[in-house]
Amino acid sequence: MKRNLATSATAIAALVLVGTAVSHATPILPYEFTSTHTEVPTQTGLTYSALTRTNLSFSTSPGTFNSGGWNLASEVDTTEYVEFTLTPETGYELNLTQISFDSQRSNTGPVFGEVRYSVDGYASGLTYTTTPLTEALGNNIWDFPDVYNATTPVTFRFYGYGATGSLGTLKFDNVAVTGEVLEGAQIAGDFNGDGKVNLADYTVWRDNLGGPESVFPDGTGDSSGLVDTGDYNTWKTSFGTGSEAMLSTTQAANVPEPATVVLLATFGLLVAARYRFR
Ligand SMILES: [Ca+2]
Ligand SMILES: [Ca+2]
Ligand SMILES: [Ca+2]
Ligand SMILES: [Ca+2]
Repeated sequence: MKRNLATSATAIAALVLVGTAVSHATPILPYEFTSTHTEVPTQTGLTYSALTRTNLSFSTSPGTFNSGGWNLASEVDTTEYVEFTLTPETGYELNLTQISFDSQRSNTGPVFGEVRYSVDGYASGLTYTTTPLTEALGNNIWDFPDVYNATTPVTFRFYGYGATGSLGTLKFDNVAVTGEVLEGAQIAGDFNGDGKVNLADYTVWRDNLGGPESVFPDGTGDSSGLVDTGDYNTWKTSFGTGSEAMLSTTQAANVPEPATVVLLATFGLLVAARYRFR
């Protein structure tokens, strides 16, 4: 999403209204596989990937996500997993607290399972014993170290090992991350509220220099009350932040310096004043 609002005060005012819209949270939805194994939840502000297999094979089992080809070793093989990714959309953040899911092995499927997440590089997780074929799907809960205000994708991976036969399978269902999608989260320096800190925000700053800081979305300036060099410094510090980081070496070298801008702006005000009082 790219907005061109270089100089239009009306556009800026409209964006400020959007940026200060009521911030609210909605719960993250579960993968239920009511119809197909490729089914994903849909929700404003959050993109759910489908579950995918790496070095595993599809195995049919309506209403669940079932896979074969699990290893027979006694330890996790980190190159073999089922995974899914939650991606917060621009202007949204994720809070995550735990994951709950049902699992079931076939009679020769993996005896052990693990679930890990990308937050710590798949270093830690929950190890569980899978439910035998003769029982119903068993529920597992990993209460992981919480994640707050994530603006980048978070991936969960399921591993299985200790299969007793090469045809064994392991299925998942009701995969539910407990957490919420937060709307209206703002990034410092994102003066136009589009989720990125780039030259467009500089333009907003320049065009409002000396005016009230309330033209910026809440929390994006330095809270001094006026659009001033403090806000410029905030912007410069977080330049390149956001879902589409735009900082390149060339751009970094070309970040405008405030002294020049203040001079230009002052000149602009003088011209305007002269015009007004003529
Ligand atoms: Ca299901
Ligand atoms: Ca937790
Ligand atoms: Ca921006
Ligand atoms: Ca300020």
